[in-house]
Amino acid sequence: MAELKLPKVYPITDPRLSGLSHSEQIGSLIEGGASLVQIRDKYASSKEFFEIVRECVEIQDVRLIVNDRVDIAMMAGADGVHLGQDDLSPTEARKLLGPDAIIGFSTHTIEQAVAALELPVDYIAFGPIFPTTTKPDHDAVVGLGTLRKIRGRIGNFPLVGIGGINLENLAAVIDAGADSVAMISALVADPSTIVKNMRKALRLGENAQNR
Ligand code: TZP
Ligand code: MG
Repeated sequence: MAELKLPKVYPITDPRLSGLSHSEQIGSLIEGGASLVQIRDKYASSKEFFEIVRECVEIQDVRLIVNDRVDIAMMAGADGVHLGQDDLSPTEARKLLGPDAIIGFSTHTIEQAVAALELPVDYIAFGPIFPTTTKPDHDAVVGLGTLRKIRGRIGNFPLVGIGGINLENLAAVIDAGADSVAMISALVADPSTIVKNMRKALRLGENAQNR
């Protein structure tokens, strides 16, 4: 497990929000400078999601992380998987995916974030930092103060902020200690501005003061 260097912006696809297919969103995100994208679909059947991921792994010049589904990531040959607290555990996922896969893990409390350091994960995501309507069943909003505390507890471990992050607040999330900001609605909700928003987010992220 080599140390993962995260890009400042970590876009996640959402076909319902954007009205575009996953591959169309990924194409625009890459045009805007994305080098790592998570493919997330809470509505597709297993069969559909597998076909979608299989199509998207053919896209060049981007690392593709599959939300939730270790089986689909493995079968489709994706670069990694992003797991929630109730998904297959990172330990089991690592056994299946091997040492080179990227495994990300969602955390929602300081305790979960610190405990994740003992797991075979490449990065942790922490959130929701701000309120969001994109994930209706999300955990309690954690805020920038808790993010900053987590950074104080985890050394240089790769940390992604998620939830309600937009072009106005992303620099503050990086200032508070995130290496990267995961964004859905602020990047892909309007299909006509994905490229422009991705470019702008990366510029803001790269200029932000990291700790
Ligand atoms: N996990 C915690 S908040 C969230 C997920 C998947 C949704 C983030 O979406 P948005 O639109 O960037 O707030
Ligand atoms: Mg999940």
